[in-house]
Amino acid sequence: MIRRTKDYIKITNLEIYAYHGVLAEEKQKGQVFFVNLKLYMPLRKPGLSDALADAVNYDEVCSLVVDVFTKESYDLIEKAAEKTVEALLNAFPVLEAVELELRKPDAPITCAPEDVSVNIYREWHKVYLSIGSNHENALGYLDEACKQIEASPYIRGLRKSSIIQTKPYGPVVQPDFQNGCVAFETYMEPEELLGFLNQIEADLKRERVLRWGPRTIDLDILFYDDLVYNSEILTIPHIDMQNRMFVLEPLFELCPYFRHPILGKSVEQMLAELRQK
Ligand code: A4P
Ligand code: MG
Repeated sequence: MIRRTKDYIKITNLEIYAYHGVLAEEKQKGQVFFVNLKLYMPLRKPGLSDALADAVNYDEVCSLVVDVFTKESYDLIEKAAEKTVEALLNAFPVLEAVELELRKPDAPITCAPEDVSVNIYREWHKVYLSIGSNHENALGYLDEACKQIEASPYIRGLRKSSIIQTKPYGPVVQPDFQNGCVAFETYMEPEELLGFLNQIEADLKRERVLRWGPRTIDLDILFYDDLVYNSEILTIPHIDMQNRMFVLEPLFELCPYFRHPILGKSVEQMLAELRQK
């Protein structure tokens, strides 16, 4: 099970004069905004050590928020909020999640409510992928895919398993595969992540001609935290991972004790059971 901290630092009503809004007047004259933040991080360690190095510096947090908030002007406060949270998560690795409320009390609205605000919550999610290729330049494609994943500003801490050569699984006669797994953290949403991975596959010119057929690159989502998710385009955990040696062997290197949220078995157990079949 994924365990998240309940500790947070709260910053209330940081006042910033900025130029966000759809109307030309809002972009020219500007107006006052208020930012409320909850910075989720474990506070036990700084609570014991009394060391600033174990905490976040509120002054730096506030300066960064003001910086991001005033550097550009956006039509939507949703966009300004998103950019601010992204900057915080990327700048302070100790943060597990950030909740932000952005208030725009003087928004030009005919019925004049007291206040308008957007509220967003973003957290780092732990993701495991299976990566495979049976193109003649398989290792080159796997390497390029990893580089593109790592280059995303929405991803951190990429770890890679060894790459192993495997016999084709499934009914199609085709060359051997090179397979591996990668782990990282992201604040992308599941289908957003799938779209990002599909884009990498498209960039690497994968041709989807034959199901289970030869491919330059295949990027499958195995786990996304302990989420169980089903939609028309995405199933998490990966529906067939427990039957695939080419998935479990490299995954074992990255997270032997991680438990499949439906089967309730660790990667180590699933691998041991598959080896006995
Ligand atoms: N999709 C649903 N869930 C997921 C998920 N968790 N991760 C959808 C990624 N995609 C997911 O996949 C078809 C659609 O599945 C996607 O558009 C997405 O919306 P695809 O990658 O486009 O097509 P495919 O890979 O040809 O089909 P499929 O059924 O996904 O095949 P697999 O399961 O990926 O298997 N043998 C060895 N040794 N090594 C291999 O890597 N790979 C395959 C392909 C067969 N045999 C193999 C290997
Ligand atoms: Mg696939």
